[in-house]
Amino acid sequence: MELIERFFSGDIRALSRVITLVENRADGFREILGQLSPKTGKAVKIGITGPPGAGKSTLVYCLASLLSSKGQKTGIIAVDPSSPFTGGALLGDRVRMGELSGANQVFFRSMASRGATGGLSSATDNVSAVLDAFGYQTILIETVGVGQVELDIIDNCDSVVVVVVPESGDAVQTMKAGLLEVADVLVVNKADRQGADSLAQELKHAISLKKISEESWRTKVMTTQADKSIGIEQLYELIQEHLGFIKANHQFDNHRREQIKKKILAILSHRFRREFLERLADRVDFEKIIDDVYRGKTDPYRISDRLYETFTHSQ
Ligand SMILES: Nc1nc2c(ncn2[C@@H]2O[C@H](COP(=O)(O)OP(=O)(O)OP(=O)(O)O)[C@@H](O)[C@H]2O)c(=O)[nH]1
Ligand SMILES: [Mg+2]
Repeated sequence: MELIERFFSGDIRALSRVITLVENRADGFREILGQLSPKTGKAVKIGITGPPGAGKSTLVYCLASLLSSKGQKTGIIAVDPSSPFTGGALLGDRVRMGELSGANQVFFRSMASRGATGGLSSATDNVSAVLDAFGYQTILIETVGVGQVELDIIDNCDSVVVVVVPESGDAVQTMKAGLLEVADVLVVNKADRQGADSLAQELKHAISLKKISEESWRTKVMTTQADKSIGIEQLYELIQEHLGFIKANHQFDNHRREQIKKKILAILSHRFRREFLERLADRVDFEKIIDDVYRGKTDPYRISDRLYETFTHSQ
């Protein structure tokens, strides 16, 4: 049977194969994504982010268990587990997720930044589209920290859970890290540790002072103890509340439409950039140019103007 046929018949091995093809941007991956595209758009994407070791994977595991107990098929994407912070946890994640996927309808996939030639954010989005087309109803995406790549990934989610712990500092630290800005639900995990409640209070206070319009969602704060599965049902409810809120005032659709535009622009600019650089490499003697700049005959801006003119006016 054709790979795509097997995929649509619900064959998990075909799913893994398609994800690998898409992740590696192997020959034909665009056509495959094109075939899956009409089946996408149904899954809800939930981002879980926060500092290293905050308990993101533990929460993801708990949420996935809860969702599958509710009969929801759940896909999990753990982004960049090759980072020095997360490397150690990966094996543990695999074991945990392995137990879950054996017993229930959960699919776990980790994505490494190495090899993601088109960008990690784009690769994550494509893998998420594949899971969506396969029929996963909720996709949980775990990323560590908030660099630009992580922000792009998180921005692509419908709802974002930020996980902090007392060890990650006070409310000011959390705000400085930009974590408040991206959070729809802010979870103070490791509620068993000292300082968790006061951190949650501080964060609630900081959020209550934020001036936001009436149509905007105000970030909710809660505590969990993920390793004991405490607070998971409430977390689920808050995520649902947020989704309900943004659906009711069309922010859900508008946000998704914006993401489509961003995606098209990203594909285009990636292509323009690649083609432009290929043409440059073919026709320009860079050693000579570098020499000219090095010797002060010209400067990087002037030379760039000239190259730009040459290559945008000639085909
Ligand atoms: N005391 C305590 N420990 C917890 C709690 N939740 C998780 N942990 C522990 O914290 C450690 C890190 O948990 P992970 O879920 O791997 O954290 P993470 O944020 O995914 O970590 P990275 O992916 O490496 O950034 C593990 O040893 C967990 O068992 C909690 O509520 N209380
Ligand atoms: Mg983790």
